[in-house]
Amino acid sequence: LPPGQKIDLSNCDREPIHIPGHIQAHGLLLAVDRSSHVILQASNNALEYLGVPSDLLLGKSLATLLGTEQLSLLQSVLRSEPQEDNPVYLFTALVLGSGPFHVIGHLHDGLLILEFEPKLPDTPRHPDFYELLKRSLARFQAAQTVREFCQMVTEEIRRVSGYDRVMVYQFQEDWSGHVIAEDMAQDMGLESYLDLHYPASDIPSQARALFLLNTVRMLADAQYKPAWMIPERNPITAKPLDMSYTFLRGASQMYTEYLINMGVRASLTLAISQGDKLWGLVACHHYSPRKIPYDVRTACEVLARVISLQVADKVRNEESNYRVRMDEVHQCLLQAVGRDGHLGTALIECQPGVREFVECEGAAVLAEGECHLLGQTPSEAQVRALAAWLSRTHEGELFVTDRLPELYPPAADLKAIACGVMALPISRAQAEYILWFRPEVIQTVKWAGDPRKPVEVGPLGDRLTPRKSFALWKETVEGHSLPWRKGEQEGTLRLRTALTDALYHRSEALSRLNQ
Ligand code: BLA
Repeated sequence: LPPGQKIDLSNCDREPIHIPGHIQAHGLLLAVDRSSHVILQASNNALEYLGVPSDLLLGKSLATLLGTEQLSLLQSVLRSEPQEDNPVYLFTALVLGSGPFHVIGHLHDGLLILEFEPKLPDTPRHPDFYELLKRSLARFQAAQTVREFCQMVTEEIRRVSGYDRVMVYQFQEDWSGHVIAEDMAQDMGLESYLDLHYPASDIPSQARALFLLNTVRMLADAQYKPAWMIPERNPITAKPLDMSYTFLRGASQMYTEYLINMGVRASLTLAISQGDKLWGLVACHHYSPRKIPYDVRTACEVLARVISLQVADKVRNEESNYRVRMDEVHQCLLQAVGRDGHLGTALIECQPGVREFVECEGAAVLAEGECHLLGQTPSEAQVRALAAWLSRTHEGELFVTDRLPELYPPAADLKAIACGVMALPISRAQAEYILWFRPEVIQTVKWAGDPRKPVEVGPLGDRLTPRKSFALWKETVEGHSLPWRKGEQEGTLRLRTALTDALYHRSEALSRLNQ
């Protein structure tokens, strides 16, 4: 950002969160010259972990800290890991007689970056992760739908990680988020966030980009005291340390304050991606500080990668099931039209039929003077008026909108039923149509509903809770239904072509009979 400009709620997509200048306090970080092994930068909490002030470490060789034996072990691990950036677990080590620490390292930008995480005492009931993973994977395979799958994901991740609440956020086309699954502790009186929506700005683009590089992100305590890097800039390159691949990277205040406002103290976030696109996140919350040891994070990372592979599979499965159902209705409708002399009757007698053809709350068939209503629809008079308007004003093979009232003012009062409409003309001249209706849904979100929201936080967990901001948003956003997806429109066009062909052949046959 230009000098003097500060990060606030209006520009937080520009916060350079990969170079925060500090780390979280639950470990120690050193940036080391990768060839000379001279320590160039250190987090300023070495006194706490090693009993030595951080500035005394600067300019020293890593050998002073690790001893020559551990240093050569480190070198051999790094030699066998030719890939840059990829953090590797190196070993458990004593450093200057303190520890033991888990040592995690990676090469980036000419530097060897080392993170030292105090090894937690073994928990008395050490879980067998192979057993945990085995069970999780077996369950995942059985899931049929994306939702069912994500529900299992929340349950399995909670079992493995032990967080109070686990959610799956799915990103929408506009990068807003939707909580599609949730599992939480039952005895804490937590309110559910299931099915709430959040704006794209809640997880800005640079934060989403980092999740593609680093799939597991732990915030051990939202109220941590930052450990600043000294010196602030690399003495050779004069650049701040790029922490994209570190696990201790300091967090943005925008995020820590959000958590504090929800009453949350710690989080763990796992990326779900489809190829090189972020599909969603597994977001875990804990209501007291929480850190999980390296091996549990690794188990979660393995699970996140499996989830990423499987979610693509479930999405494809769901899409193909949808298409199969559309085809089934398509065939049924065609056969009925071939059989039945009366078009309107033919179109509504199939099961599954017009109403089941696409996801909708209601449908209508207007043919040969009759009007059939299926599910939640406007009244017959309103449907007839809409069809008359369509036949007057809209040419083309298909009419599709997710905001009818904007185009057709008489629908202003119909938002709860017919905010979205897809209309397939059978005969435009006769105002014969098949129509599908969708109610208005929430599509765009502004967190807390008010961009001028002060950065000062309210009382813990009350005023700025996600549900309250969602409720505020819900009042202020209106006018869209769910969009008619490309596959739905294509399937409907195929149906139109087939129906008009069938009707043409039928009328040909009829006129031959009458001759
Ligand atoms: C990060 N914001 C995030 C993340 C989540 C959310 C899941 C990623 C978590 C992580 O880095 O571990 C949002 N979390 C939520 C929401 C809920 C939740 C919506 O639990 C609801 C239940 N965030 C804002 C606003 C800004 C913002 C208004 O809400 C900026 C104006 C910024 N969010 C922001 C930034 C990050 C973030 C910068 C990255 C944090 C980091 O990696 O340091």
